[in-house]
Amino acid sequence: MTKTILIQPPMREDPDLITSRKGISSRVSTRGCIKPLGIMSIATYLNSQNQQVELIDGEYTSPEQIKSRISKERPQFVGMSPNLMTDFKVFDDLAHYSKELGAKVVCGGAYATSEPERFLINPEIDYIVGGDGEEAMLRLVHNTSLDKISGLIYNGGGGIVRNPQKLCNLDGLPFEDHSLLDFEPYWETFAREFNTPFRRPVSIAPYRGCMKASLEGRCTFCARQETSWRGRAPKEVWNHIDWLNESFGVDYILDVGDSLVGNKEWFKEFYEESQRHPRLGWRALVCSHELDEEIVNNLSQMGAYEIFLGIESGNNNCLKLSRKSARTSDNINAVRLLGDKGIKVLLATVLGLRGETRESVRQTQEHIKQLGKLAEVSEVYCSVNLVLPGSDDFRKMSRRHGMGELYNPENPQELERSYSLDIPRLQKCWVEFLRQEYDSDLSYSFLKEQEGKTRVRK
Ligand code: B12
Ligand code: SF4
Repeated sequence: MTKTILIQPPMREDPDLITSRKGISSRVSTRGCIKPLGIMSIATYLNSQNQQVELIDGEYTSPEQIKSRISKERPQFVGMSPNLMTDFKVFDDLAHYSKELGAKVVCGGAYATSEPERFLINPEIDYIVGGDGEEAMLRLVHNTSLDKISGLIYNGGGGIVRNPQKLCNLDGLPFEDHSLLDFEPYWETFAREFNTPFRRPVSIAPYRGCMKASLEGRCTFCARQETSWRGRAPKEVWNHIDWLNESFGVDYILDVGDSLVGNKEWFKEFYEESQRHPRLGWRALVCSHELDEEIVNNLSQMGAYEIFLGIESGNNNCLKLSRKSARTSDNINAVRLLGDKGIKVLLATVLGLRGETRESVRQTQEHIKQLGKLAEVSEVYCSVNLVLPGSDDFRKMSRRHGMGELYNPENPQELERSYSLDIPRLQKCWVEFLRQEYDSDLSYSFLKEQEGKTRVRK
């Protein structure tokens, strides 16, 4: 039988990053509190098809321990899910080690899907899976001819081959099997980081995709590649939640989707079904323009404890240029409705959107103060635009003549080629782009200073 090891590689510890343990570890980042659902879903699916799979979260397993598991198990496939903040030294080492022991190395997830060429430059990476990983991984372990594996991207001798992606049918897919990883370390981190009445959180993905992106296109700073929306049958989701509650005592649901209420019909059914099941606490992300009184009532009756709103800016021109659907008036309306129901809000903002100036940064800070009068704001998270590879912002900047050189004079091709990006340098390059393209009066040091001043954690 083919053996597979799926790994969430560890993140790097830059104290300035949202995800850093040593730095501003924040409630926005649920780092260490939730299990890696993507590779867990693939492992569950492979197990259901009688394949042997091990799941490793680099958050709680050291690189040495991961290597000793690879050396003990000698898998035919090692799958990894790198992201922008991955510790790429460890990632490269794991790819090299796996390869030396004869495994094929496969990468998937949002970053590899949006920028597969960056990863395939490394000869130790055999395949990238774009989009859903379950079926593609199964076909790989079944040794299916490469051209018949949907979503597979690989070096085909004459250049990079990209097989068309096929979205899997969520209704035919088992729910992630949380018994594959022990809950305890995640719950300990949650108890330390979050001041809530809950102790046993679990993440779920009741749907995939973003409704806003499918209806109106992506926001320009977003790197999500999937522009469709797929929901699981609400009854099945609630049966899964019941199972999590009965089997593990789970008391808090962290929805990892991009807007729980984006599909109004689906959400109505989801809410109605919730009323037939035990009530647990909830945290979910929603877009403010999608909220109205009825939806907020439903969220409240479903047990919503905290709602995460990506408000991004207090300046409508920046919101418009960044293709956000919500405006500042939507944020005010949403926060007021949530506040009236006693639901806490967590506000996320981005500094350095298209059209940003010193004045629009000030307006964002004023907007946050205004919203703070309408509801209990548990946290304001603020980050300078990361200019995510795969986003329209990144594309627009890197296509501009001369930007590669501006990014790193010693290595003009770095911006185009490496998967291990120097984030502050990327952000500096973006600020320069804003100055040239939008006549902005910003500087990088000003934005970093305002980033720190804008963040609030209670
Ligand atoms: C939860 C989450 C996190 C958690 C992860 C903790 C954890 N243990 O899961 C935390 C808070 C740490 C986090 C941090 C960050 N995140 Co995040 N995160 C998410 C989120 C909300 C959910 C991910 C998820 O579980 N999805 C559900 C599962 C089922 O889907 P999936 O992960 O996509 O997996 C499927 C496929 O991608 C694929 N797949 C995934 N891995 C692999 C591996 C292999 C081998 C294969 C074959 C296939 C495969 O198969 C899976 C099943 O079909 C997504 C948005 C979203 N809704 O997806 C953003 C998202 C992935 N994050 C994003 C970003 C930008 C970040 C940060 C850079 C943010 C920051 N400012 O620092 C950091 C970087 C983290 C890192 N690893 O370095 C972006 C990624 C964009 C990009 N192109 O890189 C997303 C898409 C949000 C967005 N809209 O832009 N994140
Ligand atoms: S930023 Fe959020 S709302 Fe905008 S397209 Fe991306 S996932 Fe959708």
